[in-house]
Amino acid sequence: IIVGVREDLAARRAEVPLAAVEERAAATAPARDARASLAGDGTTMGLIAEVKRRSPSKGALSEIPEPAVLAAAYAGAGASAISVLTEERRFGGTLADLDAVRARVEVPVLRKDFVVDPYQVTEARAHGADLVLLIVAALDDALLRDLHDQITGLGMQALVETHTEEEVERALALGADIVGVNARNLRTLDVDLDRAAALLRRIPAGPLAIGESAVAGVADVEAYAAAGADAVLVGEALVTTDDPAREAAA
Ligand code: IGP
Repeated sequence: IIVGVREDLAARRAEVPLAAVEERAAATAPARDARASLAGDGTTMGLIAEVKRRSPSKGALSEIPEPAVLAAAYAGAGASAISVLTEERRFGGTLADLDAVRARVEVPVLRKDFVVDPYQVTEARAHGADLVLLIVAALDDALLRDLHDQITGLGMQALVETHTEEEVERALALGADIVGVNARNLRTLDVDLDRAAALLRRIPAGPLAIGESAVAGVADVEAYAAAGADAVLVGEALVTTDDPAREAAA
């Protein structure tokens, strides 16, 4: 996965030098507080509603509206934040999708990508992201810390994604404010909500805990809530429904 990400990154870097991205980032309105939006008043679950055009497990998610149109429907239904896939090869996303969503909604926006280089963090800010995904499995501790510091230094927040006990420990050692547990195994693409719930139970009070993937309906949200999740990240189930606004509101 990371090889393709690095190739695409090299191509963008050749086209838009870092200095230009930095200039655009500096001229972008300050990041919104995603943690506060996700926590709400503490009595309801937060929802990160995801927009994506395709996925590696399902292929093209056909006949779906434009990301910005979907995002507006989610936000109108009360989503606390919007996740925008910007990865091109597997998810068909672009930074232009991030721009379009940012222009359409007031809620915080997550850049969902395989972030492995500081250039991508600057890009995220330059395109209006408030929250940036960091996948622990893809990063060694030094790079994880550097990217995390850069994200917070730019006024954004990091959603630190984990899949195993060891990764949860690494996220906690980092002092992450927002820790996600992804129920999807990134190698096999299978989902296991019970396993994710067991990992969520290891996250102490303090960081916000997010259940990612495997939500097909309200019962799955309840399972995540019972495991201590403060919010859930839902993609496919919302993207492919006939009525995204109604589904997000539920
Ligand atoms: C959403 P789902 O099963 O609701 O569509 O999953 C989200 O968790 C998933 O898109 C995701 C992801 C990622 C995608 C989680 N972590 C990392 C790309 C990279």
